[in-house]
Amino acid sequence: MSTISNKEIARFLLDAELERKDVVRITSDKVPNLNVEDAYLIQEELVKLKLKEGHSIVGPKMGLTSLAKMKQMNVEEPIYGYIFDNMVVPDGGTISLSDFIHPKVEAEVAFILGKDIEGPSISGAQVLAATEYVCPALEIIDSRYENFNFTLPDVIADNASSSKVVFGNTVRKPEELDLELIGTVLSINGEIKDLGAGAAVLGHPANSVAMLANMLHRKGEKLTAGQVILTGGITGAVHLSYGDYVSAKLDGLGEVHFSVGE
Ligand code: 0L1
Ligand code: MG
Repeated sequence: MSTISNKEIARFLLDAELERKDVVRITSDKVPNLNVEDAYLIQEELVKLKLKEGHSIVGPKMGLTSLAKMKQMNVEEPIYGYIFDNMVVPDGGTISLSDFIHPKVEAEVAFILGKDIEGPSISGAQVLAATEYVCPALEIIDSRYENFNFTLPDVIADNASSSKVVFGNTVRKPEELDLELIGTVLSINGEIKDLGAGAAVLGHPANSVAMLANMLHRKGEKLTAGQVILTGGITGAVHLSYGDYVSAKLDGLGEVHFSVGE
């Protein structure tokens, strides 16, 4: 039987993040029988620690939203985590490779809510009606686990590998775009690394927000006006290296970019 508390595990994962040191997945030794529900309790402790350190939540993020990733992890439902204010990098800014363990980047659409959304049974159409704006985003994920080697509960406890995010400066009303078809190209140093359409995210990025609202409802929580929500990768996640210039172009939403320094 495990004697380590959720708070201690959260502290262990947060220390790995702060020290930029990868660790063995927690299900290999600390909590071998960890299930999804308990993993979210560890994530809650991690969120509390970050709030205690003075950071504030920008909004939740959805992860593992592509069919390929869900198949790879053998799951039928995506996962969520939280983005904090200290994770936001300005558009066109530079990140330092030394602040990460093994960062990867993926292109996403972010939703900025104009109204609260409370599950259950929320649909994509209801999400679109409650959304003020959408904008392009580049999410930088950085699992705290060695070689991104984790099970589903491990990655949930680790705040869904959240690390940094760059939001683009172009905002549009969702009705001005066809988010199902929104073409997205992710390039590094001018070379296309991956591409996709909005439908790669659960058929439509709004479905991702709807699913999130319904998942949060199970815990008695809701999405609130003003939150900025990352809906999940339209492209796959690509490893970053020193000197990279990363850009994503999303049809009708313009470009978002950043550079990788030392
Ligand atoms: O944002 C994401 O889809 C990443 C979720 C966690 C899985 C990973 O680290 O690859
Ligand atoms: Mg993501």
